[in-house]
Amino acid sequence: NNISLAGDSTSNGTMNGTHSKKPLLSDPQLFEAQFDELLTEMTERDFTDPVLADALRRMREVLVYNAPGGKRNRGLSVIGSLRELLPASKLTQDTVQRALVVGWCIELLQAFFLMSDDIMDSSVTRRGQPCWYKKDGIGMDAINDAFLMEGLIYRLLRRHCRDQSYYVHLLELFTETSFQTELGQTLDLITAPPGQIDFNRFTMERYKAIVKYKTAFYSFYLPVAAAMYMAGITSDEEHNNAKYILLEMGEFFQIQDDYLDCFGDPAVTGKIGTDIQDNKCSWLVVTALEIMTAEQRAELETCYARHDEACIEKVKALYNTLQMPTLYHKYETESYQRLQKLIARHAQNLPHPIFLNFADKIYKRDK
Ligand code: GPP
Ligand code: MG
Ligand code: MG
Ligand code: MG
Repeated sequence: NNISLAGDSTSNGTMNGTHSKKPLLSDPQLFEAQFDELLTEMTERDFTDPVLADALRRMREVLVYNAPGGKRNRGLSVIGSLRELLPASKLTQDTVQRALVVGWCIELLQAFFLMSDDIMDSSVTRRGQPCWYKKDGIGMDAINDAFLMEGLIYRLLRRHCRDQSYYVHLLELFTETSFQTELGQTLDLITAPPGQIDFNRFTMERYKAIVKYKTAFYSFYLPVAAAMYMAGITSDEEHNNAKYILLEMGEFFQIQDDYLDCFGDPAVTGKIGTDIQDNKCSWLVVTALEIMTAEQRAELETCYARHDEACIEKVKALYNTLQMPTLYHKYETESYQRLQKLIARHAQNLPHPIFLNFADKIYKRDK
């Protein structure tokens, strides 16, 4: 693999464009190229026993359908953060490549979660195509396909990072983060039993716990923490500073996800919302409950958590009456300002662009 890498000292590429000469390939291009390399590696070189050929072909199909196609913010932020943390002289071609691989490990974790989450949420589309389990002939076999995606994470880490001093840190980070996410998914699911409405469960306190665990750790802390370990930063204090900011960003990101579930355009988000019929403890329902009248609450009880289209429309109409889009946009602006302050106060000696770049990618998003 002799493509020239951005940040490779011989190509004079830099992370921040302070040199006039541009890197030959951007990080998104490098990341893309790394996926093709991983496909070959994992389906042709890792296992070579000919009796596995059909299984490996299936795994390749699962990978191609489920791993690319997202926004890749998580995966790309490993290399993005590492470029901020290491001087250009230390960003050798090997180091950059390992960061791309670790980035793909996060995208694989995401694929593992989303394939499973879509089954649990009875979703229909994802990233503008049918959910994997919805495809003809796939169904519940998608559960095993999701396990394969998770398994690949640890094979890749072993193949690419086993000799690095941060290897055990990365292993613990991935296993710990997976478990936190699974606990968050547990809270999400048990707070939303199908068809059983109990609005007393839907408190802002419960909401914050769900989103911190199901989304914020893996989507925000994980990629930055991985880059920090790769840069040799292991102190609890620095990790806690980063976590403080990133979990706040993660909370806001899930609030956006909840808003887009109802008010986003599926042609843009790539997914059709299911939160109302799934009885989810969404930011919209929690916030709406705080401001609605007793009559409106009684009406919501007749139409939340139901699958028929008329009921779903009634809930959306109520959200509109309560001006939820306006409230959301106000919340978005406030949240952005709060985050800027948090970064100024808590980033300390961590480079602020790590957080600012991430923030700029998520605020005002519509997908
Ligand atoms: C997002 O919830 C949270 C996840 C995708 C984590 C799932 C965790 C597992 C352990 C399976 P969501 O259901 O709102 O996401 P989306 O809107 O993308 O379906
Ligand atoms: Mg879902
Ligand atoms: Mg879900
Ligand atoms: Mg959602």
